[in-house]
Amino acid sequence: MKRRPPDHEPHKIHTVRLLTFFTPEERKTQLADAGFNVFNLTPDEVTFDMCSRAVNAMSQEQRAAQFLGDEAYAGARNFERLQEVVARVFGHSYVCPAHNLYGCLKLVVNTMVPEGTSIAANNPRSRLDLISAPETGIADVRGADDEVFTGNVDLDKLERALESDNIALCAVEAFADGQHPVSLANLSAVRSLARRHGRRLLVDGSRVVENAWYIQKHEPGCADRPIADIVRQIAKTATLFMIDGAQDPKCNTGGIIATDNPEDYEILMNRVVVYEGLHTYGGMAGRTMEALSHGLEEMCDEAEVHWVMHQTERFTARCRDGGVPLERGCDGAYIKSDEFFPDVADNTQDLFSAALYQTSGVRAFAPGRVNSDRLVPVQIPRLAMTNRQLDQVADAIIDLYEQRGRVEPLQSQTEGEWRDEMRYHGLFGNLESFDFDTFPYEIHTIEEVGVLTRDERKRAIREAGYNTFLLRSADVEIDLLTDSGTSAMSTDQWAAYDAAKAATTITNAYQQFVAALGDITGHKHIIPTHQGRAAEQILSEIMIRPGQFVPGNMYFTTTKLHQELAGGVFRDVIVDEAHDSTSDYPWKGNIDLDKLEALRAEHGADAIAYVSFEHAVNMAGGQPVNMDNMKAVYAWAGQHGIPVFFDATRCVENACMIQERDERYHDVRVRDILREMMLYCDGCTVSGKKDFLINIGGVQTFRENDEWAAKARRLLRIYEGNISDGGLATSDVAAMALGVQEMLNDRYIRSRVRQTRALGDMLREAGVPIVRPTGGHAVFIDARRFLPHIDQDEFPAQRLAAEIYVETGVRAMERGNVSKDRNPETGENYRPALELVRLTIPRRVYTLDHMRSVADGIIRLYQRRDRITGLRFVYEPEKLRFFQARFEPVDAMLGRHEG
Ligand code: P71
Repeated sequence: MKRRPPDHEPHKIHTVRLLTFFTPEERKTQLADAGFNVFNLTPDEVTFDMCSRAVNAMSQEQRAAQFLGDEAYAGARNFERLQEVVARVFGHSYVCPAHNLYGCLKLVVNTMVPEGTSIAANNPRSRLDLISAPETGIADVRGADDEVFTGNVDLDKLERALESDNIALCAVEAFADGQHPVSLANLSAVRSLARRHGRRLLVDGSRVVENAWYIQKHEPGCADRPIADIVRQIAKTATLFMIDGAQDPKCNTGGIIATDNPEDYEILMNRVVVYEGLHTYGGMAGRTMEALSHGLEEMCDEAEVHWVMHQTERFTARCRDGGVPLERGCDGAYIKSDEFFPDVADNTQDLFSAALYQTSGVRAFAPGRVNSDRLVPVQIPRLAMTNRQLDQVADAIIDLYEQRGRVEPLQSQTEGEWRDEMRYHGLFGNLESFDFDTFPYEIHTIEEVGVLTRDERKRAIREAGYNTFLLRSADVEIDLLTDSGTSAMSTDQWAAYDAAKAATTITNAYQQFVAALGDITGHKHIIPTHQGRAAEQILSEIMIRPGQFVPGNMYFTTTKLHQELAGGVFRDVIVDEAHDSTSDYPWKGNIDLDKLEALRAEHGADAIAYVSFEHAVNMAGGQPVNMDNMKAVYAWAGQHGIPVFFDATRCVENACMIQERDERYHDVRVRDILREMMLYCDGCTVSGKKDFLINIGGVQTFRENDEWAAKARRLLRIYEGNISDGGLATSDVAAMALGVQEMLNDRYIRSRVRQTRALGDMLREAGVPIVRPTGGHAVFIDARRFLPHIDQDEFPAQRLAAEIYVETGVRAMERGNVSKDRNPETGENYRPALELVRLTIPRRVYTLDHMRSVADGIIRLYQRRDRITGLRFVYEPEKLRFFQARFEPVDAMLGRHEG
């Protein structure tokens, strides 16, 4: 089978861990304090930590498993599960747990390598050497013949060793030293030989998955075999198979030895209590066994394996293309530090590490003994980084390589055997820094997505009545339905979530939220609500007298609904450009002051309840309002005694677009821009589910008016919950208190807005008609121009959203004739000027590769657009019909299923 490299992650991001970036001066100080040994830097002092052990992103299920520890001393349920999984994944009936791989090795050496014997190994630097008694020798039996399977054992050498030396054990590492894979054929030949000589074959499968991928790719006859199959065969070939829990199974520690041999198991079981713990936990917490079990099964997932290996290949190729001397490892690029610094005699590994940190904040550390090796592994933490981040780490290395002549050698200050003991005197060479321009977070937890075939998607959309709201999330591969409540929380938010103590009184979480948002906005009253529409309802009820007008910059469904329920009459006062999808005007969210003044002139100031002023206007395409417009509207309103309320749901995106588009603000931090924006209103409603980086929550603020605040709190008590939570869980308030701080990180918000724009640019460059300019949270496709042959009453945007799903597995949202509804007087559809499909980007969830793949799919669809037909209703609800409506294609009667 010929496989294409995967074009995006086969998962989405569930939780992120925030990264810190340092100035060159900060890095120098930190490096000097660390004695020029990057080992001494804490993770907080490092931007990207290029290491693959125990730092992998876990699945959501694995994280959950860590909370399912049966912390019993004996016979834990977690161990029973581990046994079942080992039997399934490796085909071995017995499992002996250990605290980690060292524990496994020690057990085997202590029980199966008698004094005076030696071990035949395909890795002469095997840790077995260190663990064994001093007189135990390692017979290096690695061959040198095979170009791909460089870890293969030379069978003649092994045979000679078995015949003449006193070999106790044959030890094969799948991927010896991280660089040398073995073939299935070689492994089974080794097993036969060992058996013939009555010896055991011990396989270290800590990198068994990477090795299996090599076999699938290169070993004759294996191309069509699933990774899981190959892994199982490798494990079954071994008499004893062990694995480091913190490698392929993505656990944070743990190890196991699996075997099918009852006598060996008995030996291990009786000795494990001496060094590790009882045979049913072996030095692992119950929760570790549980997470390990999940990891063992997940590590064989075909799509994940191919993604991980694609990243390694890509990263190594980029470094190599940049001229960097390296060996390709199973998990990254292993830099040949001696060739990197050909004029330097000593400590080239630590020199490379120190210089790379100095220029970029990237850490790559070579553990081991002083002067025992020359390679520095730059390993990729599994699933934790994006391709774009990895590209930039590669570029940082290439950058350093280009200025290697300016790197000053290190002088040892200490004598030590191990590299982690070393301290150096160094001089900072005059090196150029490498600046990262990536997401400022790493992936901490991933979430599974739905993967269906095209035929399955066709069936799913038909069953959903061609309405993307009615699709199951499990059937969606990339979910761009909304950016509402879909953000990935950070580890800090999760920690606060877990720690928050609930109460029906004032809580710490509430105080933190009020302090944080009060500081950011300068508003006196901060009132949490369960989400945006709750704030909208309360504000409308307080501020609107029946019959009053509420002018706003384009409507939003829930906002307008609550204004109307309170007896108000919505009036659209947005600038005309907002209704023209082809206009490039940069401030399409602005209010047209003439329209506002005309409304006042006709009806008087008293007839206007307040100005409803939305940031980064959703329905217009996420279009920003500029600072002058906010100022002018507020000044105008002040003259007439009319309050102004922001819908600040996407206020940070708006602030970011001000920073980008208004040169006066290029050098102003987003936080300060937002602070100024917040001067030009009397309060805000906010759906916190967007910019506030939380899954649920909202807020109502008042800048200073105590009376309005008292009224709002009264309604909050009646409709929503406590004044300290608005009906939210205390934990969600705590998460929101952090979200409002994280949202103001300039690197974060810029990467967010740029990611959206990147998707827009890819589509536009291919000629796909989209609303211009691209806004902050979404790309809007103009369905009338995409499908000009479909009449608006056959719902081109609705059909386009359905076709995008069938073509790509991407879920989008119709924002056109279906959403706008019918005119109650005429019964006709409104046929709005903007007939759009919204591709909404959740925050911190998808990568640039996801975006590229979305664009590619839509471009493919665009190329066959003339074969797409319209829809007609088969079920039309009376209110907010877009949520539940069902359709069929207009040509369904002909029995033709196009697309
Ligand atoms: C969006 C949403 C969520 C949504 C709401 C209604 C229909 C379909 C999807 C919600 C907003 C919003 C603005 C500007 C208030 C709300 C309501 N947007 N203002 O875009 O965009 O907030 O959902 O927290 O109640 O998908 P709420």
